[in-house]
Amino acid sequence: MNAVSRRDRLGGPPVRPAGTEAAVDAGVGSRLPTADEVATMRSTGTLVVRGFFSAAETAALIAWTGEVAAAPEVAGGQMVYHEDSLLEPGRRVVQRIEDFCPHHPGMDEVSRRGALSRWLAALMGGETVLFKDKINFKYPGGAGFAAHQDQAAGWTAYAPVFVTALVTIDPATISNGCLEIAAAPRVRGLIGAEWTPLPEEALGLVAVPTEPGDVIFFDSFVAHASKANLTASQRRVLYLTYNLAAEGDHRRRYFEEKRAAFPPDIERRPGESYVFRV
Ligand SMILES: O=C(O)CCC(=O)C(=O)O
Repeated sequence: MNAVSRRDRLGGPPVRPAGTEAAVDAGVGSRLPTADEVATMRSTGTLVVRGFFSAAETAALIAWTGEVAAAPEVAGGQMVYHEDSLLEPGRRVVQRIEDFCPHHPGMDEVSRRGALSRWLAALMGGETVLFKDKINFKYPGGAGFAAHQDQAAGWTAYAPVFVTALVTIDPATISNGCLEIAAAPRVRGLIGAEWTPLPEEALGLVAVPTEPGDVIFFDSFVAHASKANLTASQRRVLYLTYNLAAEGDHRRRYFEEKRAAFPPDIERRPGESYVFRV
């Protein structure tokens, strides 16, 4: 690792500027990132911000995540993908929902405006646009994710680099499959082939447990993985990905191309097989 300690990079307690202690219910995200936080992001590609959202904001995000999950599954709507439960053979559970912002004004507001946008502009060094909105549900029995860099999923066709804000909805623990991040120095390119998982052994993955309202920012070259959830509690996270506005707004084209190549379950053609790669 470089000069930034693992504790700083992977998140100590929330850092509030002096004199703001009275603002008990203000999330850390209500201020701007400190110079140290921007430097940590620049030097490692990762920044963990504990308590980013206030208790009230977090409660709203939890309720909205439930609303997105409960919305009817319709062709042409938000993109719902299921997986086989690892705990109950034969049972299908929702793995993730993508492209929900156009259908949920509250989620759209949080994803495109407000604290996340202000932080992303500071961390990326310019105004940003939302590239992709996704909720990873990881219900009991939900599978883990093999090690990969997000950029390896064909994203270079859209922009040279992205930053994802992983917003924690339920406690994410070592036992229910929290995010694990490579503890290597910052990488600025692909370290494997596109669409191919990385061998985990060499990556030095570090588990980063988080609480509801915490945010992990990480760029699209940070290798990461997570384990299956074999516990009885769900582990939902918002996975919101951004690129610099100067590099174009690719969200619609990305989802149109994804819908065609890897359609949500309700739009799949019978008899055709679709394989999730990274
Ligand atoms: O939700 C997780 O555990 C990790 C998700 C992930 O790596 C991804 O969606 O690319």
